[in-house]
Amino acid sequence: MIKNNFKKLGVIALSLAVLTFVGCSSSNSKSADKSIGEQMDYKITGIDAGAGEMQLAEKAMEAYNTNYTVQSSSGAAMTQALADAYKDEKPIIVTGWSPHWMFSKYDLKYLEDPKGSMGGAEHIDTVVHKGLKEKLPSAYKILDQFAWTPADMEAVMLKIYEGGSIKDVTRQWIDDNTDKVSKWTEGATKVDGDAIKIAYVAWDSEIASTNIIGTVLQDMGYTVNLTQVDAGPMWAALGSGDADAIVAAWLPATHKKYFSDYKDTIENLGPNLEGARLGLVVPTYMDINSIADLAK
Ligand code: PBE
Repeated sequence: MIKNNFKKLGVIALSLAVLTFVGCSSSNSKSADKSIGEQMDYKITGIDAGAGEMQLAEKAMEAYNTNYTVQSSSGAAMTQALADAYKDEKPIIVTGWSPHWMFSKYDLKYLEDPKGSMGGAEHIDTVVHKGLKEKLPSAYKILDQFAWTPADMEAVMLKIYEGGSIKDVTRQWIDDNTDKVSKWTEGATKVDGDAIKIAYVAWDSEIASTNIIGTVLQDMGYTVNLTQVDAGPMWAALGSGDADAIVAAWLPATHKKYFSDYKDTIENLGPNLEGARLGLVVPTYMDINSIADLAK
C-alpha cells in the first residue's frame, strides 16, 4: 500500500516535471516568438553578385518596400543553404531559376511578383564573338543549331547533382540523344583540332549546357577550352574575343545590361532554350505567397 502510493507520487512528480519542461521550452523558444523575417535576419539567400538575378532581386526589394537585403554567395552555397533550411523546415528565400534540379528534389514555389520586378518569360541564347562565322564556320553552324528543352537540361543537371561526374553524365546524355545531337551537327564538317573557347559561369544550368555543347564540338574535332568565370568577365571575354562563344545568355531581362554593353562586337544566334524563368523561391511549407508579403 505504502509502496504503491509512493509509485503514484513518483508518476505525478514525473508528469509535472515533463509538463514544466515542455511549457518552458515552448515559451523560451526564440524561433516561436520571432517573425519569419526575423528568423531569416531579413536576408534573401542570393548567388554570385554578378548574376543578373541579383540586381533584379535588389530592385524588387526596393519596389516592394521591404527591409530585406539580398546576400550574395554562390550558386553552390545557395543550394546548400536551401538544403540545410529544408531539412529543419526553417524559413528561407532564395534567388532561384528554372530549369533547375532543385524543383525535383524539394517542394518549392515561386513567390508571386505582381509588379514584374523579376522579369517575365526568359530564354537562354547562344551568343558568339563577331566574326566566328568566318573564323570557325563549322563550330558556328553547330552553335547556331544547338537547341534543347528545359526537360533535357534538367535531366543533365539532376544527374550531375546526384553525383555523376560531369564528363560521364555529358557523354551518356549525348549517346542517349543522338537524334537531337545529329540535328545540331547537321551540315557541319569535322575539323582537325581547331581551337575554340567557350566561357561560362558556375550556375548549375550553365555547367550542364556548356559541357554538353563543348563535348559535341569536341566530337566534331575541335580542341575545346571551357573557361569558368564570373558573369561580368564572361561577357567581357565574349566582347573582346577572348572567348569565342557562350551558351549562357539569359534574355530579354536577366543579362540585358551585359548584352547592350558588348552589342557591337557580338552576334546573337538566338535561343538554345525557351521556357526559362527566374524569381524568388521558397519551400512550400512557408506561409507566404508573394514578394508583396515581404513589405515592411
Ligand atoms: N541565373 C542562372 C543567371 C543566369 C543563369 C538565373 C542565376 C543570372 O541570374 O544571371
